[in-house]
Amino acid sequence: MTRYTASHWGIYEFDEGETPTKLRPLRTDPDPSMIGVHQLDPKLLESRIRRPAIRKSWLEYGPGARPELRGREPFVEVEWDHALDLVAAELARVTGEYGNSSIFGGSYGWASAGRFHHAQSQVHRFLNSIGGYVRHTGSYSLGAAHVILPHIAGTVDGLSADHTTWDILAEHTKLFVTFGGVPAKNAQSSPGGAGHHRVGPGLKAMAENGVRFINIGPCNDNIAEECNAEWIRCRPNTDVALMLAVAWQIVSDGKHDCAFLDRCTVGFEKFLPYLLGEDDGVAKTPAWAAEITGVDPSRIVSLAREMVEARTIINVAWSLQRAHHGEQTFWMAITLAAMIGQIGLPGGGFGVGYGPMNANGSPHRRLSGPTLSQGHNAVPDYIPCARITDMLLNPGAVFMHDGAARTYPDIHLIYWAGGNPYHHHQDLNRLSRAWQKPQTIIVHDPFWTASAKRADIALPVTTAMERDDIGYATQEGFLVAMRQIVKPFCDARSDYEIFAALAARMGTEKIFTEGRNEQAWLTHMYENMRERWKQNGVECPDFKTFWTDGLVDLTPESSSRTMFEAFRQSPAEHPLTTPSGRIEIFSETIASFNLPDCKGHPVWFEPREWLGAAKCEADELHLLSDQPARKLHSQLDASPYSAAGKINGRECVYMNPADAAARGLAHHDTVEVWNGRGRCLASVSITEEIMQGVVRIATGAWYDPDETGLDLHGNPNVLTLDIGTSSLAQGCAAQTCLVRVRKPLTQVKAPNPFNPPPLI
Ligand SMILES: Nc1nc2c(c(=O)[nH]1)N[C@H]1C(S)=C(S)[C@@H](COP(=O)(O)OP(=O)(O)OC[C@H]3O[C@@H](n4cnc5c(=O)[nH]c(N)nc54)[C@H](O)[C@@H]3O)O[C@H]1N2
Ligand SMILES: Nc1nc2c(c(=O)[nH]1)N[C@H]1C(S)=C(S)[C@@H](COP(=O)(O)OP(=O)(O)OC[C@H]3O[C@@H](n4cnc5c(=O)[nH]c(N)nc54)[C@H](O)[C@@H]3O)O[C@H]1N2
Ligand SMILES: [Mo]
Repeated sequence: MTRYTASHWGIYEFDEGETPTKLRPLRTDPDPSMIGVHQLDPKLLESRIRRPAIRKSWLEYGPGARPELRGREPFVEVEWDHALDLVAAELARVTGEYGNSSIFGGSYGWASAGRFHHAQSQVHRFLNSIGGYVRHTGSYSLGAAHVILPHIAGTVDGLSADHTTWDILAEHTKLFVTFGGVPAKNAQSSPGGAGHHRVGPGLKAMAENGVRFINIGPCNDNIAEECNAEWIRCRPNTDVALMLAVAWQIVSDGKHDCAFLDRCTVGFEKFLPYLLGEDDGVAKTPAWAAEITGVDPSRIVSLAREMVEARTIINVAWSLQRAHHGEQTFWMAITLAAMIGQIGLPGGGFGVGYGPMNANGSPHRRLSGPTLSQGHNAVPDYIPCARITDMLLNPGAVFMHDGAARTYPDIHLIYWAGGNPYHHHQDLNRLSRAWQKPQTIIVHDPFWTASAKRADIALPVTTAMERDDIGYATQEGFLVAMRQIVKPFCDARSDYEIFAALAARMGTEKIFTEGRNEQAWLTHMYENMRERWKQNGVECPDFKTFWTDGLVDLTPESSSRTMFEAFRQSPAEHPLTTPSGRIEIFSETIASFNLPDCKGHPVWFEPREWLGAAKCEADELHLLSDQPARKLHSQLDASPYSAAGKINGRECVYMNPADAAARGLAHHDTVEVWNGRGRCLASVSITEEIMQGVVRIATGAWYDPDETGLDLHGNPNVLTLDIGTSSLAQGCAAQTCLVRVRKPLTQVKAPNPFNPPPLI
């Protein structure tokens, strides 16, 4: 009998009763991801946490003991009851002594698919049941966008759901101009579970219909070959200057769509003096931008003319806003699209992310799936998620966020379930200094990740393969009965079982469990959703039928869509959710914040580190740290599939032949990539697909520092810059980073990232 499971990479099938179980892609998926096929690989078991484990000094001397030894001393394995007693007592002590605002429970991370065993929902629900915790807002993905977009065009979720569908692009678009490609490697995933993979087929259909593609940026291997894209090499973090120059040229040609600007936007007249240089004396001409971006000024002129003449859509990868002043890239892209005046027309306008995830451009309806209620958080404090190190190092300090001044709380306990800060955060050496501040750090994870190794208490959790759940992601088109495939590994328990046992010790069991076990929760969440969907005209089978059949296909609910179509037809009747109801080229709200690094309209700001900086020396290179093709962040890095993408067991650093030659480096050489923040080893991969002056290391290699702090495995986050995008959004700015590359100074050691820590 065919059964199913859902993962971030897609839906997979297996045969019930077959041993060992083999996963295969959903048979109707036109372009399945191979990542998820490897979820059951035995190699992964080597780095599983077997039993609850307590850091030796913490167990012997109590909370706060020798925090500098986190990650450097053995763990003592204990029985569950012992571990749970310790955790419950410590939570009671910390909340009693310092209050709940001393617990950081933001717990950022992707965890795994499945609506009930969603680690973040579980940890938040549990911490709320005991009085609350300091939360985080936004995401690493879209830190700048989450704050700027609602001011200028709409919420991230609303805009994502409204993206023009691929079929409309294939039919109507003539010119697709993308900043940062449309990387099919990224569209393998969707948080909560991709359904049918449609980015590859979507691009193919466009190419077959004769759409012309222009790819602007430092890399050229981020768009399918069949698109035959023209590559315009542009220095990293300078896209805004290029967009401004295109806009200047359009105005100078008298081709901006005044009627559209009048009807559907506000503030163009306040932006125009900046564009023309009337307020700062610098006209944003193609010659001006050429100096900054490295793009030939005559190509900027012709690009501007091509864009106004054809049905054109402008697309921006999310990475462009994961950089210093990342707010400006989305703002300027939307401003440029507004000036061209095709927003709301089929195949025209803009996309803030065709490529980053599978869902954008999906024809499926936006329906909220089964959810586990998180309860009420009594603690008002929060941080923008990427400001964790700042918070730990500066309790009581004031920071700005979306126009308001806030204070960093004083954190004594960190609780993390479903994320890996030693994967995702920037400047890991700085994080390591901050990580010594709390008295206690508790991590739930199936694996001995770098974060679990740096905890005081590491609790072993089941994987999605080891439990029953419901798979659903909005606009992915399927509800999936996720059947348990294998029994829990060693002593692993689900996050739910762990929190239920803790709640029992802390007297909040009734609030946390509401008297339900796993099956009761699945039924409850499903039936609750079924009732809501029914009211929206969507019929689903009852839970029992769903559980037996395995899949509900929501394709009949899907339809084609053009972003902002109704708004364009009648901005008064269908206003946007911005303060003015229109696209805000000038935002009175943002201007009223009086920020030095985010003004009332899009502006080119120099990033802290970039190739054009006065301080940038000849041997410095711009480091991009993009998403890995063969895994999701740090997940499944130990699988043979991920290993096959490495050279000599290390992540690759992609480099232009001229840069390699200048350093005497050959293909597959081991090198040290370094700057004032950190050092890592990587294997050189020489390619013409990356422009001179730029190198790239994908994220996700498990952090593996030696005693001198040199990461042996190729983790770019030892190098990246840990500053906010600006005082508006305080997002992650990982793509703003200069490095140097040299031959290793000492004999290189083999990485050993997947070994568990010493256990007693
Ligand atoms: N330099 C640089 N850094 C970046 C980025 C970049 O572009 N450049 N990108 C950033 C972005 S966009 C993101 S989203 C982040 C991603 O960062 P994370 O989301 O933190 O990375 P993951 O590796 O997905 O971590 C998920 C963890 O959850 C664990 N897990 C899986 N299932 C369960 C479960 O059921 N329960 C529990 N308790 N744990 C589970 C996994 O084993 C894994 O350790 O990285 C960010 N970091
Ligand atoms: N396989 C896989 N897929 C994933 C993920 C994963 O870990 N693995 N992570 C998922 C997550 S959480 C997210 S948020 C999305 C992220 O999606 P994105 O942020 O869009 O992805 P990236 O791969 O970081 O960057 C996309 C491209 O932007 C280019 N780029 C970088 N900086 C610049 C710049 O300054 N200018 C220009 N023009 N181009 C630039 C890079 O060359 C890269 O090819 O991906 C998702 N998809
Ligand atoms: Mo992300």
